[in-house]
Amino acid sequence: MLKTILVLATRNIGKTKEIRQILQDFDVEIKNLDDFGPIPEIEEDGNTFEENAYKKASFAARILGYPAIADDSGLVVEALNGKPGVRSARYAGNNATDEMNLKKLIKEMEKFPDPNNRKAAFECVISIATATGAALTYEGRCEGLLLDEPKGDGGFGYDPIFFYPELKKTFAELSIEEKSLISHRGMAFKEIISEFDKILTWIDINMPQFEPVKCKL
Ligand code: ITT
Repeated sequence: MLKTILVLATRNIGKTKEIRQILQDFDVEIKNLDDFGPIPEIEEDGNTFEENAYKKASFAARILGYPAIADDSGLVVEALNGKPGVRSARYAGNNATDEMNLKKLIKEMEKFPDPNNRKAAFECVISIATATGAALTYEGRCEGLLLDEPKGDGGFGYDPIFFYPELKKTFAELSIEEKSLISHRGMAFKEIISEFDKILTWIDINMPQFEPVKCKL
């Protein structure tokens, strides 16, 4: 039987590694956006993780014709009234690197040395969309504390300052497997995995059927 193709609608290498690892034992063929050649950039101008996740997944599914899975995620810091939030990837500017965003957050948090003011949560919304525009949505969240300097060399983004009290480690000190057991992305995928068979059936039902058209040019 042919495997269902699922396109990972992300350009983020860290996310791609985690999602590929989480889905490695499932009977699907995972493709990247790069497998299809140049594709227009998707503008992430939504006000919520959900809007952006749907935009990324439905856009990829519509232009490629395959079901697509997109993650929109970010860090929500209590003392900064929820910032960087949906702007996590662009906190230090539109072309900011992970290092620039991390540096900016460390600087901003210097105003809040009190441990009670260092609460933060990673949030994640996963959208699975087909070319019809139909979509399924899953969410995950993980709470922690922000350190004042980076620790660990794993992970990506804000992982080196995101301290997870239960394990007494930052996310950058965990392996991908350890991180996925507790992370915002891991939590969203826990639900996806628990109903993966149903999702595959839903994808089959929702894929548009293209009939060959006979015509003269
Ligand atoms: P795509 O849109 O192509 O998926 P992106 O990096 O632009 O990639 P988002 O808009 O969802 O993705 O922004 C996510 C940002 O939030 C990411 O760049 C990190 O700065 C941060 N982030 C999300 N999940 C994270 C994680 O598990 N560890 C560390 N930082 C994370």
